[in-house]
Amino acid sequence: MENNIIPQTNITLPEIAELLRESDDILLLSHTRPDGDTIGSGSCLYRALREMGKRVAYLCDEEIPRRLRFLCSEDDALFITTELPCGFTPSLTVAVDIASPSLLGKLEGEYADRVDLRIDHHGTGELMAAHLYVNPEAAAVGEIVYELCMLLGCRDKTALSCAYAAISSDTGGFKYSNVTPKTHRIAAEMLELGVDSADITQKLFGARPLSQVQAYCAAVEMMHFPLPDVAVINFPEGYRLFRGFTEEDIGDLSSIPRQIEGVRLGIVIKQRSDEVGKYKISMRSDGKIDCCALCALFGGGGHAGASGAAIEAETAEDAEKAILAAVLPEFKRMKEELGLQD
Ligand SMILES: [Mn+2]
Repeated sequence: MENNIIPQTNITLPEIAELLRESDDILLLSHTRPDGDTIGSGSCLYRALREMGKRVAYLCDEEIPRRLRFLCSEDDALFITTELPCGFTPSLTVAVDIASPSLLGKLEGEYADRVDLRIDHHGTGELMAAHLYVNPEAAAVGEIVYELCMLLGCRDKTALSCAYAAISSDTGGFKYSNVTPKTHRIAAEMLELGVDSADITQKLFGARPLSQVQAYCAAVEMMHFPLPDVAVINFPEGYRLFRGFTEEDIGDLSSIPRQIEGVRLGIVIKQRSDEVGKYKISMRSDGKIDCCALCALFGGGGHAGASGAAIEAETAEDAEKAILAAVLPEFKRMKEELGLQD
């Protein structure tokens, strides 16, 4: 969090509520490779604004993963699209959970300079907007949109369920170090307002397609340990195609290394099939080892406990070598500084 400029929040939540009340034809944007927080928070806002009688469009540059579609469907149709519905001219564009312009994916060219309001919890990131609301204390943007719902008078159970899913998703089911007393207070209030936590938890973390579990097993098999407390999964794209796994099947591997006893840092490396020679890095820790600072070595960022970056390399092996060469010395230095024993 220290390595990048923290964007100055320049608007309060009541002011955002006022801005939304005054606006119509609102465009919501979610980030590429959408996760539960960006989709849950955006869908919560979408539903709250629709309830207020607003015209709303909602864009994400790619297909919504199957397990998240329950958040953004209405009458069996998805309300998130990849292109603006014809005739819709936004008067207010809101970026949800988007730290950097590149996270707009294919929408970057058209929208990077057109965001009016950025609602986010990433202390790093440089997506600019006239109105910035960035709260790194929030475990998920879901917490922020919940507070907005309260200010807007929205008590719609479905909208609140989306915000609950956003929080549950970004906290790994309320398990990660980003969870605060406030996270639980908000969750408790949501349950009091009728949110069905067991149902959402089952949809987010419950039954999965067999191919996804098989991909998970393959990832566990290929995990290795450059240091006793550092676990690496380097998942080759060729192997993914050979096994017939979808991108969604391998979408959720980053949580695996941290489940191994003694692992302080987990690194997952994946190829990007749409960009040859580019490798995506995900890092996870319990929040003591600062993944954000480690990912900043490659121009990435995120949170202390969960961050991402990308590098270019000839092969997956080269990518891993380059990553470890930069990360391991810094990891050792952090451990020393924290007084952590081997
Ligand atoms: Mn988030």
